[in-house]
Amino acid sequence: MKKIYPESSQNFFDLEYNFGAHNYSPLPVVIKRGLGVNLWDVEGVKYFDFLSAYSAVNQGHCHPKIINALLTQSNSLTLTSRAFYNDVLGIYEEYITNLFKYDKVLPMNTGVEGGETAVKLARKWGYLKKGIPENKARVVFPKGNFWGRTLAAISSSDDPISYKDYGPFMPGYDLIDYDDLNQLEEKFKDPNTAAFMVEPIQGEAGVIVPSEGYLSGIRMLCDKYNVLFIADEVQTGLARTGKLLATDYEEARPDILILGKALSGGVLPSSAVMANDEIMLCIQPGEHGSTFGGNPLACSVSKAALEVIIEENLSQKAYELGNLFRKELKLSLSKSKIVSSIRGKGLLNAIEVNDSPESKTAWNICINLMKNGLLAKPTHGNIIRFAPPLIITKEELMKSINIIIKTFNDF
Ligand code: IF1
Repeated sequence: MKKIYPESSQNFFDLEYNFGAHNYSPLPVVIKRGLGVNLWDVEGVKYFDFLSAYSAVNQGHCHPKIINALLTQSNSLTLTSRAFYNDVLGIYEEYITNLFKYDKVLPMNTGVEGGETAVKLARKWGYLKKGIPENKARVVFPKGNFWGRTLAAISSSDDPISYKDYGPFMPGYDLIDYDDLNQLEEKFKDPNTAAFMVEPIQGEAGVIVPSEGYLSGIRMLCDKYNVLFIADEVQTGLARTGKLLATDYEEARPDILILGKALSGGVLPSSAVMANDEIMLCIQPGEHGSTFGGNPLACSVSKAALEVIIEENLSQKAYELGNLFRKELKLSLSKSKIVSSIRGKGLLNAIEVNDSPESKTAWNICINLMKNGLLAKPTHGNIIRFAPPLIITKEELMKSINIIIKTFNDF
């Protein structure tokens, strides 16, 4: 007899606790349905989603055009592996490379696989094109970086919760301060430096927005020292910060671009690494890949997800609504004793709570936001990220702003 669970949240808390790994501590809410900017829990309570699955749902939950692409493609062909050609991959590759103006794309699945691909590509280019001696290539990362959970990714982390007890680590990495061009230039003087991999705005670190000129400064130094600029736009890309790419804010075109998350509108894993031929063709047949990389289902879904971003002008919407969001919050919370800063670009924003990261203040505020109908989650203890789907209307944003202001003022 199949057990029928009462639709109570507690049941789902218990199931996950008893049968799932304890690698997360989720907010105590059980989501059953998502549509647009809204989520509903198993008790039928409706919320504004201000996390967007960490910016993977820029197009809104279950966007009809993307779901339609999923349903249509899944009824004819989902996976061939790259052992054969198929009638979807090439069309998607032409579309995405034209959109972002790169010669070629290497499709993968998750964001971290995009990062791994970018580092491998940069090392390969370092040996084949820059003449770095074998196994001597170095890749520079900024402190506060986050690009995933693989051993190569955590090897570049300076956050013990990401790397502790997972050693030994990947060699050939250098760490410098974020937003510091002098330290960057010092590392570039080492002729074995192949690349600098950086988020245009650091998401996990707490929506850290660098100084004006940082991105164009990176571009200039990479040109001067023949080092590759790898932009990790897995979280900042695809209209989230008010431009199609966060690097579009300055003269800062990356040599290697990494996309993920919203590339599929949150429907399935899809990531992409783009570069021009001089770099991308350093990888030859058989030297990199993935079973699901570039599968017809992910390509159909991703092409639709990209078309939604363009057709619904999500960059401009994020730009304008982001300015409204920060203006309204700064106006109403400037005197709040528990707010130490409000920052962001487009609809990637954060409120830094004036308490220690170890305190439960930000968590408790998020619990209260949840009770008031808005879902957000703290990062690094005392920073609350606010990132709704970019299709949010001005009315929905104003309602959400009122919930946030009320929650902080009542706290
Ligand atoms: C989790 C964080 C955000 C990313 C950037 C690559 C990746 C991510 C800039 C890897 C992934 C996700 C991971 C996810 C939560 C979320 C996250 F809190 F973990 F750090 F967004 F800030 N580059 N970030 O932000 O992409 O392999 O996950 O597809 O680990 O729970 P992925």
